[in-house]
Amino acid sequence: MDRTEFTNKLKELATEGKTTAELYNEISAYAMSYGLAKATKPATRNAYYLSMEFLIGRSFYNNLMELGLLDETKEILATKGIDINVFEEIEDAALGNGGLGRLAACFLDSAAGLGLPLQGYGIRYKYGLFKQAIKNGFQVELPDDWQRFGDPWSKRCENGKRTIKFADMNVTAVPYEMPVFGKRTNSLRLWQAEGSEEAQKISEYLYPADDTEEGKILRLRQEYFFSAAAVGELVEKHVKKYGKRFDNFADYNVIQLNDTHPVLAIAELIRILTADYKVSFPTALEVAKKTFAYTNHTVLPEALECWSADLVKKILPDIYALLIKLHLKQQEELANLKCTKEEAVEMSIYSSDKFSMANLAVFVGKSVNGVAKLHTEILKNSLFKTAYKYYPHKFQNKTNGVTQRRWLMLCNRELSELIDDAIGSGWRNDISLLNGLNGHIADIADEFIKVKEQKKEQLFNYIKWQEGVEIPNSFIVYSQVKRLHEYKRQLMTAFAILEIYKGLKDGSIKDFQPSLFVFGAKSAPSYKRAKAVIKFINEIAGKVNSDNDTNGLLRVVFVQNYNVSYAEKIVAGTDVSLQVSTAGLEASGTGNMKFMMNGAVTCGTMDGANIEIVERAGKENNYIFGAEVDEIERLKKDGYEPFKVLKGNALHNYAVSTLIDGTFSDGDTGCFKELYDALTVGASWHKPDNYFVLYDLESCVNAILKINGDYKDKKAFAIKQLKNVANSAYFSSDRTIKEYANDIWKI
Ligand code: 26V
Repeated sequence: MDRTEFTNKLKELATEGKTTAELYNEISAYAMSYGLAKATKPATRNAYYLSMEFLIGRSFYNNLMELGLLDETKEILATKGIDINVFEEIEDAALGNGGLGRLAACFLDSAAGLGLPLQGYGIRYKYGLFKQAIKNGFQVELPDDWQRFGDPWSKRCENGKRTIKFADMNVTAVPYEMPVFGKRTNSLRLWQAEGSEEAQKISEYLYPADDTEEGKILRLRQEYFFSAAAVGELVEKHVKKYGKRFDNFADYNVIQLNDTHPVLAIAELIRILTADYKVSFPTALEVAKKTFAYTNHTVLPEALECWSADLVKKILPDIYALLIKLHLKQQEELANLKCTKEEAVEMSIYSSDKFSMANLAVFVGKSVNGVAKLHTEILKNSLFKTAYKYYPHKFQNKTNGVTQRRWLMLCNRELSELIDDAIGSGWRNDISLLNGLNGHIADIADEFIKVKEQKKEQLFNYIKWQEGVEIPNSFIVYSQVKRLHEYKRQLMTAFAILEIYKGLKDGSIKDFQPSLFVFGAKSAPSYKRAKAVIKFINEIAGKVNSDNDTNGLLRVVFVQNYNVSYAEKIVAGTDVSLQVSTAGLEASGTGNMKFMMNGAVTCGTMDGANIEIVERAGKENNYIFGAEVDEIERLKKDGYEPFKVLKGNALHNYAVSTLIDGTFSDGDTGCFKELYDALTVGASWHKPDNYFVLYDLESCVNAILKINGDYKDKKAFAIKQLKNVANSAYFSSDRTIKEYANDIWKI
């Protein structure tokens, strides 16, 4: 279909009596056939991005924009009395859980936008990340049946079917191809598991509970399933094109392993080459060493995949045998490098009856990267310290980025147009030009204030519609939206709000500018303390919002079902981005970048990419507080006693005590007491206040109050915000992808 045909089809589209879903499917189908008609020359060398998650969000608006059809579609629909926003009813594709999955989606967008051949491989989950409702303040999980309106942006590829073999069953893997439009059309191939009931389960849920043996097996199957399907397809294509030779395999294929989940792909490639093509093990390993690269996304030990050897033996005996072989080969190589016994154990692929996917990836990967400068330093100096000693050439940094097409042009048209007015629209094709905005900041500050107000009003309307909470205009908007985890310290923000509330009540805080705190977060279904924090924030919201003494000054809202589409509205309508993780624990963060691009100042710790954000936008235009990595390390070494912090501080005592003094109800679950205990005596295997919430609380409150004071000079504040916009080009995933392409993929 060409452009004229698309226009005609749309003009002829009969809308009478059709549901939104029907219209959505029809228009999407036209756009698909227009997009697919624009042929892209296949590349000889491709990069492949293997990821357990692709958090795509809504494809409709983004694809129409990428294809240059958005404005026209909007206009034609308007002539038929249809507001293009009605398609917001259609579900997001939430095939991911947080930053790691959203990063994968941004990378695909950027590669296509830049014309670089990067193809994605993942799982086509029947149900994406659960939908979250808040009932009586508690998180409730509902199934996310994202395909129920159809899936017009994918094409089932019947002839790409493959068989994936497990010890106890064969599973059919069927690829669904989603085109990724841009300067070239790339693809995301998502595998669906078919066959017996057992087989189908493999692609049923994203992150099934893995606290039972059954759950662990399912998760292992998922990881092997999509990795094996991807690698199998790549080898088959290679053989078709070049015959049964593999010395040139790495000339045409490079595979990026997104965290530890797809690392079994390494063993699978070696298995196929040795078993099906009779390549020797050492030669097959050499091919793998040239093909794979690994990205680490977290230093939290509990999130680094380790597989019980017994389990692997039971489900994937051939892979088990190969992992042992890889381990022995690794130990041989380490002995040649003259490393000590302890060092060899630390780096080993197999130890204590477990296989470490991270150690395997570091051993075989030709490159290992972290996702922000600080994070990569931590990998080199701590998590993979010994590996860095012996393989320093493998380590490199690739600071994350986000796509400005979705996260600025699409979600904030008003700001984008203001930028166009100031510097022309060239930045839309070459994001580095956005730096030119630095020369125009003072001229557009007044206009920027208006845009921000507009975006806040849109956000408030949406919140009113979704949550039934009304926010008066002119409130400062502070937002903390991200997965719920103790290290991200939503609890610290909650305490800070309570302290401010108290200060407003007793008059010790004066001259306070009305402020709204927006939270959005999903907690892992089995993560009790994270769920307790959700309830706690909702209790605080209930109290603060209904207190007529203060609710003209302070409001709190916890939005339900925070997802990509909600994020698009929140980042545009926020003044202050809360990024308050314990220093050293947030690998990068990418929400911080989305907020920066939309002109929010960062109120945060020196962690992850926050460091690089303030480096570029200026410390004076952001609000940094809290202990830095060195200090946290020192506290861990010398001992940290949260009780001492509490003892001398009446405000902290007030805030923390609300967990146990009956101020709030946890519905008799005991979950608030558990939070209290985690802070004061320790919970699970953790020390008291393992994440230094109380240690940083005072400086957190002060930072929030300082921002509040500075906001009084609206223009000066707008200038700080604009400094962030103008210096955000570096945090475009276009820049990140160019670095991957040049330094790792050589595409
Ligand atoms: C996973 C799990 C699963 C088990 C329970 C604890 C836990 C904690 C963290 C994770 C996260 C795994 C990897 C991940 O999503 N990392 C995020 O990757 C983003 C993209 O690089 C980065 O911006 C975030 O800082 C990082 O947390």
